[in-house]
Amino acid sequence: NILDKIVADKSVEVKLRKQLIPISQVEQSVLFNRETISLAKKLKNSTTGIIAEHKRRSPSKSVINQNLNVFDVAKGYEKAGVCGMSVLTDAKYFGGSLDDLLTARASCNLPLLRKEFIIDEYQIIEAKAYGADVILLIASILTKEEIRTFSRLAKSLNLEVLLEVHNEEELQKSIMPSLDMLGVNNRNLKTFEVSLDTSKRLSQLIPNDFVKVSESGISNIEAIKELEPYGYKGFLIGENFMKTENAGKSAEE
Ligand code: IGP
Repeated sequence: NILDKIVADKSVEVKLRKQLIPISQVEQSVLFNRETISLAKKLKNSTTGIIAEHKRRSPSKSVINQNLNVFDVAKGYEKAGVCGMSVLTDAKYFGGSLDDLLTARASCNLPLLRKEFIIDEYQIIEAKAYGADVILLIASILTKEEIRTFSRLAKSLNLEVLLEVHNEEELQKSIMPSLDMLGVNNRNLKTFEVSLDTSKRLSQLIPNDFVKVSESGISNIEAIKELEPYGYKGFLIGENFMKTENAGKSAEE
């Protein structure tokens, strides 16, 4: 399955990155000690709860949009009044980069999520150094122990953690106090099947002290209205905005 391939490639990539730029050097970034912006708070106080994503392509859809530049997309999302922005930083499968994250940081004051397959603490240090406020941890590729150490490291850097699950088993192993937001991915990353029912089914198993986020396959207001009664405060939307000519304008609408 594709997830195994992504993780295998990622571990090679991270190993090379570490050799190229040692942690001590990553920590020299002027962004490393900045104050972060809370996404969880914004979601709690919002009536729309949209987290808008920058995503050029994906393994499930291939090309979504290669013409938009991150700078304009970030500005547009901010103008549209979204709660936060998600920036894909994986190059091989999603066409993103850490440079995209940095560019987004330079162009808006939204809380930024580093959307990445995090398998090593080094990537969390990078996230902070390149301007993120939130990291994503994907339960299906991590052990319980990794989720614990990674989320604690993130907290110590004042980064928030969005933990992503897709089924009951992943949820059970993941619930711990060092997480801020729990995301239910409506897309099965192994089969690419999408169903909002996943969010509905898992919502009741998520304790109320976590901000609940529904991710993927949300293509209209009706979907949001459908999910809100299940306690969802955040809605992560990528393709639906990115497939248009003006992602920011689409988010506004
Ligand atoms: C956005 P969509 O269907 O609106 O483009 O989905 C986001 O949820 C999706 O990109 C995503 C993702 C991920 C990508 C959710 N979890 C993990 C990469 C890795």
